[in-house]
Amino acid sequence: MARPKIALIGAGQIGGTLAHLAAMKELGDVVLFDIAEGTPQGKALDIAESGPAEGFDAALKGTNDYADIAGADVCIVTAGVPRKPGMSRDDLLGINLKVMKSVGEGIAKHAPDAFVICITNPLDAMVWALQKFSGLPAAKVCGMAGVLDSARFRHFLSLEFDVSMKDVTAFVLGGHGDTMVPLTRYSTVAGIPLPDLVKMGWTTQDRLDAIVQRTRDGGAEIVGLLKTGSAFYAPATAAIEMAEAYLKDQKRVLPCAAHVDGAYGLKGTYVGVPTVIGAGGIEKVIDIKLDKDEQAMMDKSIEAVKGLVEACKGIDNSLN
Ligand code: A3D
Repeated sequence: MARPKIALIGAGQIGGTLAHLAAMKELGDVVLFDIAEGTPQGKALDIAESGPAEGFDAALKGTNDYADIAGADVCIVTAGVPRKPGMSRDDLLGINLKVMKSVGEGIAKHAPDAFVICITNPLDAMVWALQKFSGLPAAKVCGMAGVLDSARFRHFLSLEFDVSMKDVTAFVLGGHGDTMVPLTRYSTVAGIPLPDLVKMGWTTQDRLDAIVQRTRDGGAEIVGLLKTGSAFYAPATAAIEMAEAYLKDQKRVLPCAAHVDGAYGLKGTYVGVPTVIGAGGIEKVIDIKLDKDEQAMMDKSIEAVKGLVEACKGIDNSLN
């Protein structure tokens, strides 16, 4: 049986890391696409040359021609621009929306059966636009944010409690922005919810609140340190976890920006929710019960996403 084909649209910092991870995990053959001439070709060759020492079997190809993504099983989209210090993700909307149009058309023409994972910011609005531009089924187009935001939350919690990150579970829902919703009640250490750990004296409510805020600011913290772009190792790892769940039909329960129609009282909105990812793409949106405060945070986040979607419609008439 032929190896799966993974197309990476955008061969920048995240794209290159995705290619390396996909090859090392032998998820399939990798095609790196970018408009910058030489970049995808150079990265593909460089990563291929790491194969003998690493011992992986995967073919890598760099290209500036959409025809080369033909028949891809998975497309991961990072094309566009990242933010610089002082910028919010929303500042990228105008420029990245145009990029989503060309990417959506390229995928629709050459890889209409792919599972598409968008990473380009502002995430929730870009994945919504990408689904519209590509016309692919909504269950096959999703955005990566919740896995990364939850991983950041898990990392900070593991430091606070001095326990293995493996034993910390966390759910961060809502839009991928300042209004994201880290759910402490549904986040645990080996099944013990965070509010119980506060009662047990493992941490204080103030310290937990500070960790929640650090999670919300997690992207900006890295941007502030790097100064030349945004995070790429953890974002790439998170998207690979989602791609693997699809390719291996793992039925993983992962938070991601999914098309929500019915759950959470939403009608066709893309926002971060818990999902099941398997061979059918987003096979299920899990409609968890939120308490009053959580629902208020979620509503605020959904409103922020809706505002960005309206801004997209204002820029591109075809989205109306
Ligand atoms: P960067 O290293 O600049 O790579 C972007 C690549 O896109 C560059 O190589 C460009 O040449 C290429 N590109 C630009 N326009 C097009 C086009 N029309 N078609 C194909 N390729 C194009 O950025 P990066 O890899 O660091 O980040 C990529 C995106 O991910 C940015 O929008 C970031 O804001 C976003 N990002 C999202 C998260 C989430 O958690 C959602 C995290 C980190 C970064």
